[in-house]
Amino acid sequence: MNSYFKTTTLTLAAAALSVSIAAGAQAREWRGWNIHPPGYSVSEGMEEFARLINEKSGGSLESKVYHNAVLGDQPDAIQQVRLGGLDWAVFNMGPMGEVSPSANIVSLPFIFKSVDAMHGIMDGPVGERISEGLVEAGLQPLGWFDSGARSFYNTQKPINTPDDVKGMKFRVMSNDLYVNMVAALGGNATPLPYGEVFQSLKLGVIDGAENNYPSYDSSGHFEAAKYYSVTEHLILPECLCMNKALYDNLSDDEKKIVHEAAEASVTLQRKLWAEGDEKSKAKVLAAGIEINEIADKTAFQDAMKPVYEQFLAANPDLADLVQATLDAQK
Ligand code: GTR
Repeated sequence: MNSYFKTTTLTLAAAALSVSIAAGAQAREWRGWNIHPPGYSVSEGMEEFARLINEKSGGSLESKVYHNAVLGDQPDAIQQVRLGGLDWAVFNMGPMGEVSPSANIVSLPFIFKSVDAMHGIMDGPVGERISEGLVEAGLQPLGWFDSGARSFYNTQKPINTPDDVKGMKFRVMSNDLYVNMVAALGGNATPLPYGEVFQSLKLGVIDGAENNYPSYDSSGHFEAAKYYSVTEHLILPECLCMNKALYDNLSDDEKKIVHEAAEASVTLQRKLWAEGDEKSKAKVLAAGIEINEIADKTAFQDAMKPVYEQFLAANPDLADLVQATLDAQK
């Protein structure tokens, strides 16, 4: 080998090494937290986000989804994404109320008349204020996933009126508003991690919980609690979001990639959500679940008055936002 060739080869090898080190250093894996199992609409949406980030950046950004809450329970994961211990996630807006008071607007029972109304509100000025609150809490929202409407289910009997809830013990997500909500119906609420609900139902530690059809199905809760009563008391969006500092440090091109990936993943998730909602309902019905519709929910809605009053007394600065949410649906 002549010396020119040798030097050139060495130089090229060194250059290749430094490029790969640079690329390696840049492409720190972004860890995405997910509570759901693979195949769930949220999981598929997140996989799409990660795939597009990796593909569109040509590998200079790298992202991976960790399913089944293996990186921790939801309230902890929210803190982790705020602090940067985790990079991104899809969070239900329920437990987000604990880190950002304005996020709690969506957790006021029956505040949205329908999923469409919720979308309209989240895409408008109220959604903008909620996003700003999340940004202040260290979370950069990138899009809103669907999670339909939540209803109560239990191990004992159909719930038709608030009276039926009296004395029953329900698991709720981590948020005082939900404890107040169940108390206003005469029941007891206990916040528990999602992963502990099945066992708690089986052991009789709780009588019931509340969720949408796809989660009732995929968590197996339907096997433990066969009475599903369509109260639809909460219509909660879910937030595809990332650590704010991580987002702020991205270049404009990288931010563009992130937003395009988020948009595509939201479109996919909402489509899969609609399909999955139907499929899960059919599946639990076929499994022998008893579903009771509640034609007139007025008694449940009226019972929520003290929940609203308590919330507004504690958050007077959010009164205009609550009013704007209600007015926008008149
Ligand atoms: C699901 C939601 C999860 C989690 C869960 C729960 O519908 O998608 O993020 O919040 O409910 O009840 O804890």
